[in-house]
Amino acid sequence: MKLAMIGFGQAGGKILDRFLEYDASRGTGIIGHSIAVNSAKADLMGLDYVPNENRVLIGQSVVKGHGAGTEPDLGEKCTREDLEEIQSAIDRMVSSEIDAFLIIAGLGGGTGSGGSPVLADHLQRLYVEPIYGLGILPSRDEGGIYNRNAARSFQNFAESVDNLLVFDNDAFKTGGESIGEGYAEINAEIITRFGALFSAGEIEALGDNVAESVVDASEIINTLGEHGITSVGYASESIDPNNESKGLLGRLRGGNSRNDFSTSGDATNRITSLVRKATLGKLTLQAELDSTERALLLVSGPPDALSRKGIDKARKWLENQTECMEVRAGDYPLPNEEKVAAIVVLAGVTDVPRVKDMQRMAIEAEERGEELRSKSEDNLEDLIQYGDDEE
Ligand SMILES: Nc1nc2c(ncn2[C@@H]2O[C@H](COP(=O)(O)OP(=O)(O)OP(=O)(O)O)[C@@H](O)[C@H]2O)c(=O)[nH]1
Ligand SMILES: [Mg+2]
Repeated sequence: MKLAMIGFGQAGGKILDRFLEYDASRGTGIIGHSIAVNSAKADLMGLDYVPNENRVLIGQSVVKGHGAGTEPDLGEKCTREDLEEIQSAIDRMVSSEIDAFLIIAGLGGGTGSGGSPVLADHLQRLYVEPIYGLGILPSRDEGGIYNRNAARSFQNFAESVDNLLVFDNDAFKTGGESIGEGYAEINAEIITRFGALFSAGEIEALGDNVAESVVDASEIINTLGEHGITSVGYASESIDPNNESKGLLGRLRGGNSRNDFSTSGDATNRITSLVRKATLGKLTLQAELDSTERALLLVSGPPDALSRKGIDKARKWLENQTECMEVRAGDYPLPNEEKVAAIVVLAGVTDVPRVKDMQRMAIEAEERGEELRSKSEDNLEDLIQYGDDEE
């Protein structure tokens, strides 16, 4: 599927940059156009792949190029002020080629958090293509302010987009390293999952290798629907090209030909096992499976590994797990790939503990803020009074 990607704020810009790198190195053609929007000049300058003319600095009269300092109201103000500026960068897109828009933002800060919902509303008024969000939730460790910002933005963003795809930093925290290194690893996880999902819908990249059951952009669009939250599961397994014919046929022939193993039960079992791992393992947003409204299952890998039977079995299993009848499935052949991957899209999930948790942290942060404000006012009063007495 071909997307117009908009990276909003620092996290959004960095993730967009990684998407562009992925797209360029694999020739997938999922990005029809890309722009980075930020109120911080330095963040925009730090990007590698976003073309210079597509970097939009907003809110100069408000924050003078220094960012919104974790204050979503400021991010919102900067965005409203410069919507025209953003719009003219978007106008340069060849929109007839684009299947959908994707606005990417970290929801815990100021610029992306406050600005993304405003931009999504604006785009909804102008375009018939679906407007999606990729919202990054802060980790719990980031604390009350970030979680409060994210809780608010999550609500606004989800209401303004056709679907909010969510990635929870908290679920993918890596131990020990510097923040920068940690984010680099997390961003790689984001690209693995969402890059695979969007490239599956990009049929052009397939060339002659037309999939048995092609998942095109409209399958993805129908799965995502027109409202809701989406979580994505992923699992992959490397195939050793010299040692892949472990099935009976392969062993009898002693062969190492790729053509052998899809005829064995191996390919089927590999797929059902990968789909179980993808669904029951770590999701981009932990959600109760039976609260899923629609699901999409994609299996990619070398053509011979894509067992139709395996995909059918896995789809039935997923139907049972999610208790929903709208489960689409398809394969995506990648001739030179040395791994098989399963991507499970759970759209319209409603039972999401992390969101409740974030809302609780937001309320606590608000209450604590109130308490501190009134306390410091009292203290200041005391200080001034005391000063008066001294005179
Ligand atoms: N996955 C991921 N998350 C990030 C990254 N950088 C920041 N974040 C997350 O995004 C949140 C928002 O941070 P930024 O993107 O820097 O905020 P911003 O939109 O630039 O807003 P201001 O800096 O306040 O103007 C943070 O709280 C983190 O949770 C990144 O590289 N990867
Ligand atoms: Mg920033």
